[in-house]
Amino acid sequence: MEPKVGVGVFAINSEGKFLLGERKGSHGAGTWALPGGHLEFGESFEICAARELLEETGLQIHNLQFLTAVNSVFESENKHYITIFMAGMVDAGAQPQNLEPEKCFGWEWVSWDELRADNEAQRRDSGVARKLFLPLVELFRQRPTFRDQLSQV
Ligand code: 8DG
Ligand code: MG
Ligand code: MG
Repeated sequence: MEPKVGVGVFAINSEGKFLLGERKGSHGAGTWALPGGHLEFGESFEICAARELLEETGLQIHNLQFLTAVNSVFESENKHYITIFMAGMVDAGAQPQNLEPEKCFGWEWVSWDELRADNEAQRRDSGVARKLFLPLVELFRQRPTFRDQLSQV
């Protein structure tokens, strides 16, 4: 077994919010993740991010930029991913569709402060609104200053 590469996408709207969806049916079920998926052979990070976002939400994205990368070892599920985080802008007023309902309960717009609050609540184990997908937890742990990069998109 070798590590795989996953791409997670911050699809940011005109209010600075981005999409999160509750995972269903695969590893991390019940946790909230960014749109995203596996990097295919020969694909750039940008193409992968745009493709996965389109497949999962129907949304187009522009100004895609590389944000950061984290290492995620899912010990209980015997999986290991390198996650590439990308960020870009979606058009004002654009609304996501839940195009893979077998994999996701639905998409919500979430602010940075809400994401951070969810992560804090999870750390303290105090009644979590949204339990975050491991790569997002690792993002806070491994790249505490990524917020600054996100705000420059
Ligand atoms: P695909 O068959 O469409 O390529 O994949 P998918 O069904 O959309 O896979 P996924 O589980 O959504 O994403 C693929 C893997 O990418 C996932 O198993 C773990 C990894 N991954 C991360 N970080 C993130 C993230 O923030 N969001 C998503 N969706 N996947 C991520 O490591
Ligand atoms: Mg996918
Ligand atoms: Mg996916």
